[in-house]
Amino acid sequence: MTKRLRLTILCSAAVLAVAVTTYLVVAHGQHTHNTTAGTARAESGPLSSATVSFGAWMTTPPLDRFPNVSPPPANHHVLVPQVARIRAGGTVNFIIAGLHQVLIYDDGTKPEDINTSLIAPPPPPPLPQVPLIADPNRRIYRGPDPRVLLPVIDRVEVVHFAEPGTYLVICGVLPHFQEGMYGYVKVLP
Ligand SMILES: [Cu+2]
Repeated sequence: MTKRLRLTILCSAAVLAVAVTTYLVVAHGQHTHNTTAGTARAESGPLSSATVSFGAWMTTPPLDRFPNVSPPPANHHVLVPQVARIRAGGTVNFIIAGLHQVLIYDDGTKPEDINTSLIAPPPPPPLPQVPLIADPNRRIYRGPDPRVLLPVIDRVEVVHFAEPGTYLVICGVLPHFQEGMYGYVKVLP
């Protein structure tokens, strides 16, 4: 093998090595890009999800729900915590106790922005004729009609938040909202 031929082979090998390395770096970069950094971050760590108690059954005085009763006066109409914090791409697990409906409004919406004169159609009797707020303006999530779920109304709804912001979460049951049953989800970047 001549000196020149050996040099040519070495140079070709070097070029090939650079090309393969470049391809691998670019391919890896695209892979990382496709998963989106925010989602990857939000799926682990303490701010990847939050739990919000949406209503609660009181124990003073003692409450006996056996075999399957949900007495309205025994229900505490609150969101706990009132402000939940997660990162963008994370989830909020609403644990719903009692006859409530989860409504979520877009970043920056205030309780006074909600048009409470817009009410969902009543369900057929003998289902309870509880009025439900049906304002679609800036609404990003509406949970199912709890009136048709009776008698099993305790449930979980998991909601995903892709974008940062401060989201208003209210109970769609009109008298509950009017007595202050609302809170917020703060989604950090
Ligand atoms: Cu409620």
